[in-house]
Order: sequence, then C-alpha cells, then structure tokens
Amino acid sequence: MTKRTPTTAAVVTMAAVAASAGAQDYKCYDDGEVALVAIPDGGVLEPAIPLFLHGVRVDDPDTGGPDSYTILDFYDRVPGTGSYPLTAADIIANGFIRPLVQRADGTTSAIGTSVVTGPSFRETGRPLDLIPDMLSAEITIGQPNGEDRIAVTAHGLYADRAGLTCQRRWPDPVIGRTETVVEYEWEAAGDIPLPGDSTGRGFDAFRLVMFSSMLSSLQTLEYDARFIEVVDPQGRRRTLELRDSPRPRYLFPSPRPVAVGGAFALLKDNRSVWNPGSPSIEIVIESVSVPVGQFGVQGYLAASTDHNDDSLSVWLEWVDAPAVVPAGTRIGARLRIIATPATDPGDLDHDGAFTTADGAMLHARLGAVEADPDFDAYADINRDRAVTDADYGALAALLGADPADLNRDGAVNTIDVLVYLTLFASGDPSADLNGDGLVNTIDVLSYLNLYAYAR
Ligand SMILES: [Ca+2]
Ligand SMILES: [Ca+2]
Ligand SMILES: [Ca+2]
Ligand SMILES: [Ca+2]
Repeated sequence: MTKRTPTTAAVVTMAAVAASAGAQDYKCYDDGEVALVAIPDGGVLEPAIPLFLHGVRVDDPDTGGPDSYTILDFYDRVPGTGSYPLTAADIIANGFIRPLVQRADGTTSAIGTSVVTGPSFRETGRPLDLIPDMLSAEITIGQPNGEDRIAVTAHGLYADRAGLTCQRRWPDPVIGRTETVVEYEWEAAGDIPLPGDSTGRGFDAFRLVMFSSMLSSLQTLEYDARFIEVVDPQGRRRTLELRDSPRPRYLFPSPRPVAVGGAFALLKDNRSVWNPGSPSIEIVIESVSVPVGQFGVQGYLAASTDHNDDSLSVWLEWVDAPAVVPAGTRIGARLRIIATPATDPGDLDHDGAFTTADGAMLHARLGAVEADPDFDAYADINRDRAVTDADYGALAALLGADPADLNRDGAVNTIDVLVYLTLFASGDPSADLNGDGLVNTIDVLSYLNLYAYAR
C-alpha cells in the first residue's frame, strides 16, 4: 500500500496561517501559542474522516455539509519568537505522524521520516495489513505545560480482523526537540493465524510500531535517514550506516533484540538533498503489554526508489507471536517519539557541533568494528566500517584542531591539561567528555587518555 504524504514544510506567521485557511484548509483552533489547521485533502490515499474538538465536530462554516479531514497540522509558536512554523503533521486519515524540529530563528526543519502509530500484521495467506481504516479522530486541548498539550485520539478497524484506538499526545515542543507520546490499544476481533514459514512468525508477521521513510539513493544523496540505531537489552547502543543496495531486502538476518526501556532510531545527516535537514527520529519503548514477551527491530528496503513510495520501513517486531492470535487478544503499547535535528558523522554526542567531547568519545571507540554490539557509525567518519586513527584524524580536520588541543594553539601540551582541569573544577558542561550528563573523575580519566593519545 503506497502512502503519499506531503513532503514540504512551510514556515508561516500566524497571519499566514489565517490567510491559508481558505475554502479548503480550516483553522479549527488557535490560542495564540498553537494553531491547528485541518486539511480536507492532504494528498494521502486514505479517505478523509470526521474530526472532533472536545466533542464538537470540526466543520468549516464556509463550506456546505459536514467536512471530513485527512491531516491535522500544528503551527506552534517558537519560544522567544513571534513565529509559528509548521511543527507537526498528524495524518489522522492513516495514523502516520510527522514531527518537525523548531529552531531558535523561528523556523522548523523539513518533514522527513514518518511514524506509523499502530500495529501492522500479516495474516496467513494475506498481504500485510499496514494500517486500519480510520473511522474518526478527536482533539483535546490540555494544560499549556502538560504532556497532553494537544492530544489526538483516533479509532480504526482492520476490516473485520481487529480494532485500534490510538492516542498521540503532543507536549509543547522545545527548540531542538519535538516529542510525541503514542499510546494505543489493539484488539483482535477474530482469530488471526500468522504465517509459520522461515520468514513468518517473529519475522515480519506482526509489527508493533513502524518508521516509514524514504531511501532512494545514498550516492545521489536522496534519503530521509542514513543511519539506524538500536539499543539492545544490555543497554548497548549500536549505530549502523544504512546501505541502499541490494534491494529489495530485509535489513537484518533476524530482528535485533530490544527490550522495554530500549529504543531504536533512524538518524539523518546534513548531506541529503532530499528534505534537507529533516529530523532524526527515535522511538523509545516505554511499555508493551503482555502477551508480547520478546520483540526486536527489523527493517525492509523496498525495490522502489520512487520518492513518493516509503521505500524504507523499520519496525518493532513481535518476535514470540503465537501461531494464532486468539480473538479478544489485546495489546497495549506506550511509546515516546523524539525528533531532533539532523547531525553529521563525527558529532558523536549529536549536539550539532564538533568538540573535544566528540574526540574523547571517538578515542574510546578506537579499534571497534561494525560487528561490535556498540559500534557507532558516527565514529567511523571515513566509512570503512572500523574506528581507527584515520577517523580520529578526520575528526581533527572537522574540528580544525586536535580534539585534545583545548586552547587551540596548535600544540597538545600541559597547558591543555590545565585548561581541562579548570573546566572540570568549575563543573563546566563541556568537561563532560563521555556524554553521560555528569562531570566527574571518569571524564578526567577520559581527557588524560585523549591527551596521552594525542601526544
Ligand atoms: Ca558533538
Ligand atoms: Ca573508519
Ligand atoms: Ca594546546
Ligand atoms: Ca561524564
């Protein structure tokens, strides 16, 4: 099933929101901090559905008959500015969400990777049922600083097989970080047999939540995401560069293990010419109810390189799914979707800058190879699937100095040690060299190791 979704992000002022809400798009809410614009025909294949705001049907008085909508766009004021850029699109017609990231200058990133906010399943003998037919959606407005600042609750049916109620809660975003809490309950209406062959149960039979992204060509720099990250049950974070061939193919021989409290992400860098600057997006698994016991991360790169096809899918697989999911089975999940700015290789702590901390983190990974459970492709700057001295040299080139040369005088000597100790003594955040948010003796050892290496 091909989904077509808009790919451009407009930057508008509140006046422009009002001006654009003509006969088609309808501004259904505006409290001076956030405006919601309901779009009847947003270019998606799924039909428009009724939308309610606190129980009252959203209906443009300038059009005849009750209106239905496909997309709800959020225009949110950027803190410290009078700018209201498009900050999120909730595609109520199919349950996809597309978060954007606000910038201090009052703009937002482009739209890129989407998240499909409900399960998909492959009943024996049938194609993947990707999304339910959505029936309706309801908006509620919560407290200005609460987690439910804006909440969208949607209902849908997977024909006569299952039903879904899914709530997307949107806290007020901050600059550089847009979060969405997804909470759903899925219920089987009848027995659902799952395929049992070698690529069946536990292998693309039941997806609990999914990224929908586009990867056309790494060579021509047309992609939403370039890296996949999975945090395993031991807490190890492994980041791999995606490949664009061969295709079609599954990304992994078997789903990569992940557990509650873990996460997986599609990371974007700034090289892409496709929706440049669109965000990296992480899915944190906050809870999944029984009967799901084990899950993992799997992905599929489709044969299509059509930009309108979502050619890269990455999802959370129900690994220990039974041969038959009995009627009445309920699965609940709570997930946190975190969108942050695109970051480039060498920026190991993803803070948007190349610093000594990146150097210390890269130094700590010297000798790592791609098969390692904590491999970080962001440390492999020259992309030879190993972290070596050459990568350290590449980071020094990006930084314009050796990462250990804190006073940037072109020499690594005891003056730099004193500079580090001064930063450390004052608790300066830049003295946190391992990215754990703490400034402690581990960081001092980290600097001294970096210093000894650079000398
Ligand atoms: Ca950095
Ligand atoms: Ca390398
Ligand atoms: Ca120096
Ligand atoms: Ca630290």
